[in-house]
Amino acid sequence: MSTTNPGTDVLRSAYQKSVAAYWNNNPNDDRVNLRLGDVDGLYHHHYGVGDYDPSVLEGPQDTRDERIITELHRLETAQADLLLNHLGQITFDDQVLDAGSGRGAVSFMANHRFGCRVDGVTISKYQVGFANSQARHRGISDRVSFHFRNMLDTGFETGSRRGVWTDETTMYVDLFDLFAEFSRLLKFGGRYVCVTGCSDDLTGRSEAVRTIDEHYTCNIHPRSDYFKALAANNLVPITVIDLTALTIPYWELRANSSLATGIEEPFLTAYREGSFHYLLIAANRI
Ligand code: GPP
Ligand code: MG
Repeated sequence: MSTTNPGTDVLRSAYQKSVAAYWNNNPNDDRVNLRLGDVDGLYHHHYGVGDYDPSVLEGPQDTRDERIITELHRLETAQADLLLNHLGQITFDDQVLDAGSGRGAVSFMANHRFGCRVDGVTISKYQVGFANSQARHRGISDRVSFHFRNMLDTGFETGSRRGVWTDETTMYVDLFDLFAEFSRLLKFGGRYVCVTGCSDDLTGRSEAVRTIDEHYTCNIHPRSDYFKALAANNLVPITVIDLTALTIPYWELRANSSLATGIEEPFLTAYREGSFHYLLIAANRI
């Protein structure tokens, strides 16, 4: 049964209200994600992995941007595919949760791949509306739905989920609170997959990491916090992949495009100096 009335008290602190305001402002200030999403209708809110095709930088100048946009989008979709590769055996009858679902792209990819029922939660009403209209447009509203709920207290039934993921959303919340909720939601043997950026424990929070936090109104956690919070909540890391080297080409290409937002150099600096890591963690609920 629900632990709360999920429709009320979704935004519980001044900080959560400021995060919601940031994402609700996206229709007015989104230089990159709508252009990339228009390529094929999957609107991502995460970064990319893998090498880019260098030929996109060559060729006619008037179609250069178009080639780069298509390539950046391909790398972002590859990141989501990689995340879903680690979700384990998911069937049509399973229910999964997209925690911090953005405009819904990873939920749609999961449903397309597994046929499973997907719920996405986000504290941005704008994102809920955008993603639900996408689900309607795709004719899958009965299988994929998005809710204005807080991922720290989703209200979904205990033990109802075979899989849960967060794709670059954990930097907005306390990890102990978050993983307690995921542990509650997951069945025994269920899988949690996290893709995140985290700070290096030895260097501490660098200037570049602080700049990224300011840009997105987030609070990047140290790498060690993930493992402490997982262990405290019966979630056992089964796969850990450092994706840092795999994501650098994405940032190099993005820095080279007219869509660059200014955050590219801090990401490249942080990754190259070793103060920041891009990580995939898959954990089993025991
Ligand atoms: C991706 O969103 C970024 C975040 C959700 C927050 C920060 C992530 C870290 C790994 C630190 P986006 O796709 O909306 O960003 P952008 O508009 O820059 O592409
Ligand atoms: Mg983006």
